[in-house]
Amino acid sequence: MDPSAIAEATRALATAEGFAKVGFATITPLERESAWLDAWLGAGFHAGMAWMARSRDARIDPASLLPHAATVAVLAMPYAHPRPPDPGGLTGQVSRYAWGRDYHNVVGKALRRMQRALAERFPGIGSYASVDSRPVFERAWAVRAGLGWAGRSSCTLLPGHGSWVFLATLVLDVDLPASPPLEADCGVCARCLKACPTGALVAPGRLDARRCLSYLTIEHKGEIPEDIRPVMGRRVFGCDSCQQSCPHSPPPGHPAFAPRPGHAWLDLPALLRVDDQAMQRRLEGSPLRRAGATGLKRNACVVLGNIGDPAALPSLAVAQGHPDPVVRDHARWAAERCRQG
Ligand code: B12
Ligand code: SF4
Ligand code: SF4
Repeated sequence: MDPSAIAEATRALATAEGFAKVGFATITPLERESAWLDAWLGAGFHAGMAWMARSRDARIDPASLLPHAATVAVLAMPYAHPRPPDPGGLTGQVSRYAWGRDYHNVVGKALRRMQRALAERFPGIGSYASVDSRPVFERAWAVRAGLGWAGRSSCTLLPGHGSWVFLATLVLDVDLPASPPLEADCGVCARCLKACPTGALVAPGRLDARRCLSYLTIEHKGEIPEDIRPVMGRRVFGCDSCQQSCPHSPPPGHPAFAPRPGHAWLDLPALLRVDDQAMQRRLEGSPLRRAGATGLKRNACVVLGNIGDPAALPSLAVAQGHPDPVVRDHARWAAERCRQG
């Protein structure tokens, strides 16, 4: 098989699928990056994401995922779209990555189509596709493949796109010419470190998920710590503050990630009143589903408590009858704040 023909075909297929950039990294040990991952896990920065610790070995060694793995092709799909105007009132802000279709589906399908096309054109080629949920250290490979640089926000930044890209990888069992490293970094900027509302960015590139609103509002099950609730402001799902503060602004992203009506700002009373199963059905194909109905309702209570408008009391009363004690507790906390005005 001709390595340059495979690299060229991969690039062409990726462009046709809407990826903005592709790079190739030769598989060699991720020594420095695995030390960072170990330090992160050792400090407990993964919070309740026990799967991050369980998958540590596979994460630092793609060779364990595919026999004869030789190259990691890294692809970036832009997702930014302009934020729809704030409707105000009893609404909560959703993180930009979750306004449109779920990237796991959109990018996952694109990767599968690429795998099929490569296998047809180069019979015998082996590949392993990943987007987010598989044990691949995506940001580390993105930097190695010359796509971008590791920002102080811990995100990977691409020239011309900033951090507003999803990353995906295709581990391949063929040796492709490695892309040159990118000579770029954050320079003297440290805006994201100052912009983080909770101090979750404890040092450049080091994020403590226990304090990160993205983790707490999406991945975390159970109570949101009381000292963090007021700082959530109107963030009902995810947080963009570190990325928003970044001077590297993006062009419009893939159309699949344009905001669905009502998904950039959620109507919180409506969210508290809808039945859990009906809510999950309505959120089919949206990243918002990840928090689960109880997680979203818990977050909605916190945001209503932060808005502090007594007009929220009837929907908070409904939430106080929810079967999940976490939703009930957060609804009581919020109602108390609304009564205080
Ligand atoms: C766990 C996880 C989370 C956790 C923890 C995030 C984190 N920073 O570790 C939580 C839930 C908080 C999270 C949030 C978000 N996530 Co997330 N997440 C992941 C996941 C599954 C693993 C990340 C990981 O390995 N963390 C371990 C730490 C050690 O790794 P890291 O932060 O990536 O490490 C890099 C830098 O921080 C730096 N570094 C780390 N330690 C050190 C130490 C020193 C001394 C130095 C100098 C540098 C340094 O180097 C590493 C390589 O670049 C990846 C998918 C994947 N399979 O990789 C997606 C991923 C990282 N997430 C992604 C996204 C989009 C988000 C959010 C924007 C979503 C949102 N708005 O709510 C936020 C961004 C928050 C942020 N500032 O990181 C994208 C990132 C795209 C990008 N351009 O970087 C990924 C790649 C998913 C994807 N396939 O697109 N995420
Ligand atoms: S996502 Fe929000 S809370 Fe998390 S590190 Fe970025 S600014 Fe801080
Ligand atoms: S805000 Fe500044 S320091 Fe943070 S990631 Fe962007 S360029 Fe880097």
